Amino acid sequence: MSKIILITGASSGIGEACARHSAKAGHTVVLAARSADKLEGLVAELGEKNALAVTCDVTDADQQKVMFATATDRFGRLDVVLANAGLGASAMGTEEGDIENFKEMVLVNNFGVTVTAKLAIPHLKASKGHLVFIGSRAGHATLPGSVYGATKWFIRGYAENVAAELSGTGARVTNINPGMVDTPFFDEPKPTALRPDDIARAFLYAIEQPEHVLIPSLQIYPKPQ
Ligand code: NJP
Repeated sequence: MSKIILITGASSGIGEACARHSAKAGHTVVLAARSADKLEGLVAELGEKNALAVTCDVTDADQQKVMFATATDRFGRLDVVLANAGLGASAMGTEEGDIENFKEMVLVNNFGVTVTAKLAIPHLKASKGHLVFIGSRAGHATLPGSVYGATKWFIRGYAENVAAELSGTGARVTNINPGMVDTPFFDEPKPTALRPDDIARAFLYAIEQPEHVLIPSLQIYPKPQ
């Protein structure tokens, strides 16, 4: 069945790939990020009938409210929300790290995700839909001093807590935990890393399962070289 899918961080990398794969599979996508030009380019590629761009900074709760309202005004419901927007560390560790970067990571990777989840829940309860988080392998590892890694430990715990809150409502929660993926998240190419398409296939796999199937989490790592 064709689903209405809202994706945060859809202008680049994993979110962009999830949008392309979703549209190719016949789903309708709402694409959210701050970069309006990139989103509009993607809508032009995917077709205006099945794609909508909404400019949104996920750290601004009011902008997220407008994002959800715009999506449901246009398409009437939401079946899947992918909380994907996120950013990494500008320097390794805590001692060498940058305080403004700590703040931005916590605001985007954590606060923004809680707002996305809160605003998504009523729609997903109504549709018996699916909330998907993008966590990380970094949320399953000890990385010396890593604030980024800690933001993804938060996602690991939060995804389980939200799943418990939604248990019995018919809505499902999945946390997808990638290893390194070659995206603009990094300043330089990562030739031995996963590709965004690898994560998009996992996303489609999770959301296209029959109604009675729950996939709480998925780990997707590059094969060791
Ligand atoms: O990164 P990138 P990825 N408000 O930089 C958006 C996780 N992950 O695809 O606003 C709204 O290509 C930004 O859009 P824009 C990672 O932690 C990655 O690799 O236009 N949107 C862009 O669309 C993150 O959660 C790896 O700048 C905001 C998107 O986020 C997710 O995967 C490994 C925003 C970032 O796209 C996607 O990252 C892993 C804001 N304030 C987990 N700030 C990896 N790449 O290795 C940023 O385990 N965005």
